[in-house]
Amino acid sequence: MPAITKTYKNEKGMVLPLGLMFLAIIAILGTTAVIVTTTDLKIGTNYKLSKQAFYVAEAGIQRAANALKAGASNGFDDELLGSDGSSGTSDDGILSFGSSVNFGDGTYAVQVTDNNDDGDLFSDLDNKVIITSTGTVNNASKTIEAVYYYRKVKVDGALGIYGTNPAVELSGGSEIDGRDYNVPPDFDCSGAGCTATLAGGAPAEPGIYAEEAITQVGLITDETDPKQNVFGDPPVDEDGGGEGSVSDWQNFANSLTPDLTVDSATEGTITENIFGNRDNPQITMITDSAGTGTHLSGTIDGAGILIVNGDLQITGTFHFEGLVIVMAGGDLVVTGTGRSIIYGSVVLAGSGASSEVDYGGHASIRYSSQGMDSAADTLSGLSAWREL
Ligand SMILES: [Ca+2]
Ligand SMILES: [Ca+2]
Ligand SMILES: [Ca+2]
Repeated sequence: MPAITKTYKNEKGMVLPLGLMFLAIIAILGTTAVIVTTTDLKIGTNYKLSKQAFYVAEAGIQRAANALKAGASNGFDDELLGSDGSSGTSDDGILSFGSSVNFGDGTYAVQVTDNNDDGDLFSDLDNKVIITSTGTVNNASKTIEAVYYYRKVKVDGALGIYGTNPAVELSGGSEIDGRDYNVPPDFDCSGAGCTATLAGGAPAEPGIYAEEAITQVGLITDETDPKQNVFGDPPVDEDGGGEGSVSDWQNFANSLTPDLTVDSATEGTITENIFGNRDNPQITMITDSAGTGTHLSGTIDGAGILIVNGDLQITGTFHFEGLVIVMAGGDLVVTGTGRSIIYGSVVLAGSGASSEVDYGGHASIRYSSQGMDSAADTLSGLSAWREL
């Protein structure tokens, strides 16, 4: 039997369809690749733009926070009403920098609204408002919302004594002054450079406020005839009935979250600049586990809020802008020739114990609304961010 031999007469023709199929597949793949790449590029560009838009919106939030901080001292009603002072108009909640601002490759539009604390959207009772900022870059836009809060500390005078049997002794060139002082031009001042001018036209606070009659010693002899080293309106107010009480001040101090805590057992004498500065005021808490009080010595600057448990003794040159609260019946004693000046207010919040202030040398307590702004700065800021 002859071997069966399969023969194909013409195999050459198969090359053409195979090649065509192959080309078709390549073409499809190529087209797909182009489509995928283009889509990727589009996604990439959109992603980049929306990210940029987010950052532009964020810049608007920061700009608004700065404007609100600058305008916080008279509350936020004026910001909610806009420059025309009327509600229900197009400038409502538009800040001084306008409704739309060019920034980077885009623009941000910012509006401030109330958090509706009292049913009236044009009256802010809780010092809290909402900033809404929309950043737009080309066709991409992002909207961010944040809460701005501002808390001001109200005091009853340059020096407020809320303990029992308050005693004040002033000697030498020391002063307690309730008139409103500017802070020194230079925060890093020393000696006479730390003296400052009176804020023009600003109303005065009482120099010394006390809930009870002060045991008057030193240069103070009579409430109706205070000596030359106490100033204010009135220089001395012993009638009580002020904004705060011992428990108010203690609760307030205890409610704060300190940025820094130091203890008398390890830091009985503080000689370093650890109390913040005008650009970055802070809340500093000094605890007194040693029961010895705290001693400040050397040249120290600080700003914000200083809470001192137990006694506070100052012998160096202490320049502070803000609020000093001496707790737990502590005494405040300044001795030596250093020119220690507190711009803001000092509160003695002793519970059931007598509180004494003993100021000598050239030391002074000067009420300063600018100094109190540093205290307020530690209680203000942005919170509750969210992307809409
Ligand atoms: Ca305002
Ligand atoms: Ca308006
Ligand atoms: Ca509010």
